[in-house]
Amino acid sequence: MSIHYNQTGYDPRLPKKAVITGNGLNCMILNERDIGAFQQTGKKIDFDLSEPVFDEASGDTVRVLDFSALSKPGKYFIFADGEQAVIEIKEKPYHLLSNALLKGFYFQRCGCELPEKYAGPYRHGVCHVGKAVLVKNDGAIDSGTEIECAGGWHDAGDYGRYIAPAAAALGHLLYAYELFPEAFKDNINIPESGNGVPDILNECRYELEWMLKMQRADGGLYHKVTTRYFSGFIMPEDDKDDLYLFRVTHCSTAGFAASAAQAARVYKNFDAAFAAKLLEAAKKAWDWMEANPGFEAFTNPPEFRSGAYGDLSCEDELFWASAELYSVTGEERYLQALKKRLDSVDISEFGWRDTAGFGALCCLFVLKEKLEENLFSSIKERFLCAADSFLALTKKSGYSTALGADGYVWGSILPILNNAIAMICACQLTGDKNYRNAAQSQLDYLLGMNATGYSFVTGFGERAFRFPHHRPSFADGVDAPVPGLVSGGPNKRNPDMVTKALIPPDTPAAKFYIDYTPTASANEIAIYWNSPAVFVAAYFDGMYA
Ligand code: 9MR
Ligand code: ZN
Repeated sequence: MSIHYNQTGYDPRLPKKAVITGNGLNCMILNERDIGAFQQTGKKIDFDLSEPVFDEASGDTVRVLDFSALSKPGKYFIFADGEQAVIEIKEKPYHLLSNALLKGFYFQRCGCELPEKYAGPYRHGVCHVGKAVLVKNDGAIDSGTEIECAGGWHDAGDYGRYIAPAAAALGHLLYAYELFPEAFKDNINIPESGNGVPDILNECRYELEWMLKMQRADGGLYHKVTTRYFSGFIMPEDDKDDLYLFRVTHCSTAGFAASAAQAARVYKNFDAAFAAKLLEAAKKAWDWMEANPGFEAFTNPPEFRSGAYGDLSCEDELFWASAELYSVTGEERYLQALKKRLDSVDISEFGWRDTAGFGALCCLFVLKEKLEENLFSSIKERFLCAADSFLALTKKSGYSTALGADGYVWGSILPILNNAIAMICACQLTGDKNYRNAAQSQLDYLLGMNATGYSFVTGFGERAFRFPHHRPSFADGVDAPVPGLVSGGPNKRNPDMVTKALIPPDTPAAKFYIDYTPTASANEIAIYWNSPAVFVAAYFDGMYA
């Protein structure tokens, strides 16, 4: 396999690239209809094949095939080194993708049945509706604290539900909606479809309602609700182990304050009562943070082994929350809090751990002129400076991937899509298409233009990955995995036991991947990997709407 390309398709108006790992011998692009004409006239389609460049992350020497000049929709064959690939140029190539990535969240719903009507063969029964009892730091059970907290999305390939990842996923989705509302007009066949509210907001509300249940009366948010250990590879309704609630944490409380405040702004036009409830909850969470300054990072109590999400600082969540709360209330205290933290946070990060980028989006696209000019322009300048560094990474990489060779961590798709988001926003701020084109290369990466040659979205692409570390996909008896889910991708930094046993240690970082269900460290799916993909796909889908 030497031709690495976007397996979902290319937009006629956008740049088009593929990466060739062979020598590029007899390289040619032909339209399937031109075969006869080619024999008679020898007429070929123009393209540009670069000189070989060494790509550090993959160890590959690659040539970039640029066929941007080609804009006529159709199927084309790329030939190189005696191999071939079929690519497609078509209108709105990311439309189905964007909808499927969003529908992926419906498939993660917990606490309800997914009937065939909406889930097709991926249906499942009611799951995880029992009450959850609090575990103390030392692992002892506090039987006096037991709550009903059904609902929300399963976090990933496991059935845990965690607040910090939920806040990040909502940040990506709600900003995607706020910035590109025209991309979210379709019904995606979920129970709420057709109720007059865009389905992206219907789906996000399912998570928000659960988060509200995770808030304690004093405003603090429980960190997560999970079983003691990760379950076996069984359907969610068969996971009957007891549910536990874990102590209130600062990062969860501040992350929730941010999400709930942003949601209050977004839902105001659809359901004023729900928006008011969200705002009140957000303020309460903020007040809890102010009343409880002593930070202590979360670690699992002994003998409890679900995901830790042990963030070491919540200054970034507080920065994000202050921006959202200021935008909704206009209260001076939030503006002061925003200014206080601005210099110490990384405003180009959109992850479960580092969230200040969402605060920057609030400043740059929502607050805008509500901020003093100096303040706005300094945020903009810093944000663009970060976007420039992502642009530089993209240029340096043979595959045009916005990630350094040392960046292939657990869930490497997150920094890659994160940087695409930053570049998309930089293009929105400046009109400079270089940012947009570099962001497009990250979407190309997701869809197959990467060193592994896999498309990292289930159901999308000729070589889409098929064996996600995802319990329902394994246990449902359906051959194909649940569609529209995003793999974490290559991870050389901390491989699990299985991956270590199967992949030779000197394998380059960008190839430290295997499409095999047991490999949690490289082939799991997660809500906060789907959500940045929704953002990026929706942007490219909505651009010409
Ligand atoms: O996404 C998380 C990644 O950044 C961490 O390195 C990794 C190991 O701690 O955990 C990832 O999150 C997992 C979580 O702990 C449990 N649910 C599945 C998540 C995705 O693999
Ligand atoms: Zn469940």
